[in-house]
Amino acid sequence: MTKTNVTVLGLGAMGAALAAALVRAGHPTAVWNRTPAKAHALVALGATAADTVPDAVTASDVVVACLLDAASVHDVLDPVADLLTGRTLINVTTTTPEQAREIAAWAAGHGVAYLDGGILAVPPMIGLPGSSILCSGSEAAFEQHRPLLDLWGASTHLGDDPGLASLYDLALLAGMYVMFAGFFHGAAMVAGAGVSATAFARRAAPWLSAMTGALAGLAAVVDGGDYTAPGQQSLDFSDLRDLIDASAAQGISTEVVDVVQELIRRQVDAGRGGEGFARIYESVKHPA
Ligand code: FVH
Repeated sequence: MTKTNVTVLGLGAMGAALAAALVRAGHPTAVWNRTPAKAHALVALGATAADTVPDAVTASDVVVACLLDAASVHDVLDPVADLLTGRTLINVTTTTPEQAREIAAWAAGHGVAYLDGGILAVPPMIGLPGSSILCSGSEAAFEQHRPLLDLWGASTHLGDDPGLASLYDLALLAGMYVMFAGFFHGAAMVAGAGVSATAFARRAAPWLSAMTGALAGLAAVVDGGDYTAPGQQSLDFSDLRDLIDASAAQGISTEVVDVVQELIRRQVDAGRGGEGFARIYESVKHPA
C-alpha cells in the first residue's frame, strides 16, 4: 500500500488511537494537540509532533480533525483555511448533520475536499473487527483514502450529503443509549432482590442479543406500513403496566419505561391497540 502523509489534529482518546493506527501502518504521521504533552506517546511510536497548526496542516495532503465538537473544529481550522486549500479534510469529530453540512460548505468555500466521518467504535476498538467508519461527502476523497479509513475500521460511504454520516451515527447511538438505559432500569429492579448488576448483565446480554434478531421483521412491518398483518405482537398485549407497577413497588424511577408506555398509549388511544407493536414507530415519527 502506498504510504500517505497524514496529519491528525486533536489527540484526545480517539485522535490518539487514530494516529497510532496510522503510525503502526507506516504512514508518515504529523500530530498536533492544543495541549502538547498528549503528543509525547505518539512521538515515541514514530509520529512527528507539529508545534503549530500551520505546521501540522502543511505537513500532509490529508488532514484528519478529531476534536471535541464543531466549535473546536472552527477554532482550530478557521485561522488556517488558506493553508488547507487543495488538501483533503477528513473530519471525524462528532457533530450534528447540520454542523457537518456547514463545515463541508466552509471547506468547499476554501477549495478543500471534505469527507465527514462517524466512528462507530470506542478508542480501544480502533483497527479491530467491530469498528466501523461511516463516511459522507466527497466520494472521490473516500475512494482515494479508503485504505487509511479501513485501518481504523470497516469504512462505508453513505452518500454525497456530508450530513449523512452524522445522521446515521446519531441514529445508531440512539439505539445504543436507549438499550443501555433499559439495561440499567432492569439492573435497578433486580437490585432490590440482592442481585448485582454484574450478575444481571450475564442474563441481559444473551437476551438482548437474541432480541436483535427481531429488528429485521419489525423493520419490514414499518417499511410495508401494514401494522395489521398477522403474526405481530399487538400493542394491547405490549402494555407495560405490570413492568411499571413492579418498578414503582421497588421504589425505583419508572422514567425509562414510562417513555415506551406513552408511545404505546398514544396508538391505543387512537384505536390501534389491536395492531402490531411496531406501530410505536408512528408515535415517534409523528410527535403528539
Ligand atoms: N471516545 C469515544 O469513545 C468516542 C467514539 C465515537 C467518536 N467520538 C468523537 O470523537 C471526537 C474526539 O473524541 P475524544 O474521545 O478524542 O475526545 P477527548 O478525549 O475529550 O479529546 C478532545 C480533543 O479535542 C481537543 N479540543 C477541545 N476543544 C478544543 C479547542 N477549542 N481547540 C483545540 N482543541 C480542542 C482536546 O484538546 P486538549 O483538551 O487535549 O488540549 C482534545 O484533543 C469527539 O467529537 C467525540 O464525540 C469519540
